[in-house]
Amino acid sequence: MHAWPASEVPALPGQGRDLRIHDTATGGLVTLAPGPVARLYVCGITPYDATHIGHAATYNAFDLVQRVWLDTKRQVHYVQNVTDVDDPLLERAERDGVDWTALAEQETALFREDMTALRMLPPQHFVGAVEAIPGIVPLVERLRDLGAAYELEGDVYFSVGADPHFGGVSHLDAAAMRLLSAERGGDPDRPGKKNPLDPMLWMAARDGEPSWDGGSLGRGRPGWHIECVAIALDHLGMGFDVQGGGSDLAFPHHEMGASHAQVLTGEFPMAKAYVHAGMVALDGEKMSKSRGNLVFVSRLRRGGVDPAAVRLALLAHHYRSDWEWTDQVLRDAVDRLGRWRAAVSRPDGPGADALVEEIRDALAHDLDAPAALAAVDRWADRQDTEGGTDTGAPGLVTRAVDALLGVAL
Ligand code: 5CA
Ligand code: ZN
Repeated sequence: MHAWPASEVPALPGQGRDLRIHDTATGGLVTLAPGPVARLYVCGITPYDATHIGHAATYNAFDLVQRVWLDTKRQVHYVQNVTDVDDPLLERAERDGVDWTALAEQETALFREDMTALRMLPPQHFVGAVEAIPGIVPLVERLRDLGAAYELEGDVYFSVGADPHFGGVSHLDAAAMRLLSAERGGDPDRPGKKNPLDPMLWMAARDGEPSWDGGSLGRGRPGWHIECVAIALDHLGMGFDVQGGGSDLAFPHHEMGASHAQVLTGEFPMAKAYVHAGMVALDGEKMSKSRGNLVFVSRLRRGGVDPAAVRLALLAHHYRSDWEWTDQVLRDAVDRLGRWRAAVSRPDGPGADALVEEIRDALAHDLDAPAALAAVDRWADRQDTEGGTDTGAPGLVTRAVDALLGVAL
């Protein structure tokens, strides 16, 4: 499917920095050294409701990853999926009495608008699960031929026991895995499975549900984890630089995906770093479509909130922390945007070369956006209190904030 339009990324003087980022699999910071083309896979939405602030915060983190790489003059090959067929989507369509394809299309269109408004750089490949089915089926068949998949009443399961590295992304113990598997789309209590954690690769057609030709697998639809593996391997290949998503994807989604890919290719690991963003809460609970405690990006926009302020509100929190959305968070961001705009609207100001380096240093160190904002705040304060004579400074600050933080002043 098509993605959304890219906003231009201004080139900055000087040298970008290599990104050090927290990798869930190794539990520490890793310095990534991508080739001339950095490869990024970010798990996309399940389009049964509108983009909320939690989604936007996660996509903001990976937009920063792209911007750091682009600043090093690398190209970025960015792939994102859309889980446009899955249980929650079908259940919501059924509940609301709407066609599931229409629901997915409508919410995906709104997501594109939100991403464009927030100046998130688009993926080169934005791929729906449905359009990926012809690539998924042969992978499931191969896993079965390798002895890593088995059939249960027509459904096909992956055997986690087939991957010697299983557990290497999340490092959770079996009890924690079982709990999270039940919470996050798995079926650990289904009788007949070899291991309760084994995830479904292919679900045999159910009455009243959509299904596709699965070749030797029979009619059905794909499991969730194999969807992202098929799309990532097709467009990026093994050993890509970053797989990203919110922290709720570390297990089971990224763990299982890594296992599928490792068994399929005999290579390890699928991604050089597994990067996870913290969860955004509202009223003390994780914002989630299933709970319904949501602040929608589109609703804020319709209410007249400048998307640049929404972006600044996201950037004010470190991507790895869990945080709470409040009206005050938004008010602070609106104030900051006003201060910054006033500061760059003058014909001159304090020199900003050092500021550009501070922003670069902050982002290169595990995407420390709050430190980057604090550096810009200090420049704006100096503009207020002392002013300056550098006529190039306001333009340089505008370009740096745009290029590195995705905020249009
Ligand atoms: N389609 C799958 C990924 S393949 C999926 O998880 N879709 S989603 O719509 O549920 O979530 C999209 C992204 O937003 C995921 O990376 C998820 O981890 C992230 N996300 C969901 N809720 C929150 C939240 N409250 N805070 C931060 N990120 C969130
Ligand atoms: Zn995914």
